Amino acid sequence: MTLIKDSLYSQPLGQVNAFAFDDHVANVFPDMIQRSVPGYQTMITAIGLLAGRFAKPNSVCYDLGCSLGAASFSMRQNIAVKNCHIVAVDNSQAMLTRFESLLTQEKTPIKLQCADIRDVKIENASMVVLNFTLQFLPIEDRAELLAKIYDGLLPDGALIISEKLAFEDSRQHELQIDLHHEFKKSQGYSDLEISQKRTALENVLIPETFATHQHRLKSVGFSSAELWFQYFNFASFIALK
Ligand code: GEK
Repeated sequence: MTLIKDSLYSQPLGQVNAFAFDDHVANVFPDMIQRSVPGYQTMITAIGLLAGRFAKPNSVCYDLGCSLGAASFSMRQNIAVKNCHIVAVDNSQAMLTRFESLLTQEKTPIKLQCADIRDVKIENASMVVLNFTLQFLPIEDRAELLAKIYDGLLPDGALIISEKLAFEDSRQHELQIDLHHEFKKSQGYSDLEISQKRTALENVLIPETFATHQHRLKSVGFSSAELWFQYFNFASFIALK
């Protein structure tokens, strides 16, 4: 895949529209996410390792909010068990069209579904991945989705969630945001790009604290939810049924 450089916010925009996963974003997505999310590649690699451990024969692994399929491909590389398939869901057709063009069918099939993850049935799941997707749902819809995932997971199943985090303490919160912006600058984004993207994501990406996530996961039934990775205000956690 050729990496097209993300320059969507490089020119001054009279009006910054709310961020959407449209054709323009899908076109530059691999470059955008790698230069915007600290530790992205590490998390993708680890999702593969986790699939190697949690994927069970005769079960399904879900990648919810799959974009171009980085997590699905990483899972597939590590799934050695028989009769297991991956269901990859996104409600952006622009993303799925590109994902489909990268897809070759191998031993562990990947089935694409264009749907809202709130409407998707989760059944017979050994592993579910929400890699930077939950943060785009309205807060009031998050518990219901997580409860549905909990119900669809097999007894030893795991849910992997990666999210941008907020922090209780305002100084810590501002510090982490600042550090993230420094990270983006180090990746070649200008102050203008950083500030216009921030405006576009306002009210679209709604981060919560890890404590809030952990509490909600336990309240829908998960027996344990712990951080396994954090780089500034980006983190990934494992919730066990
Ligand atoms: C990766 N997981 O590379 N239903 C379905 N899809 C949705 C919904 C929804 N309600 N809301 C958002 N999406 C990927 C990266 S990107 C993260 C995930 C980011 C989809 C949206 O269309 C987009 O493709 C994805 O979730 C979020 O591992 O851009 O920060």
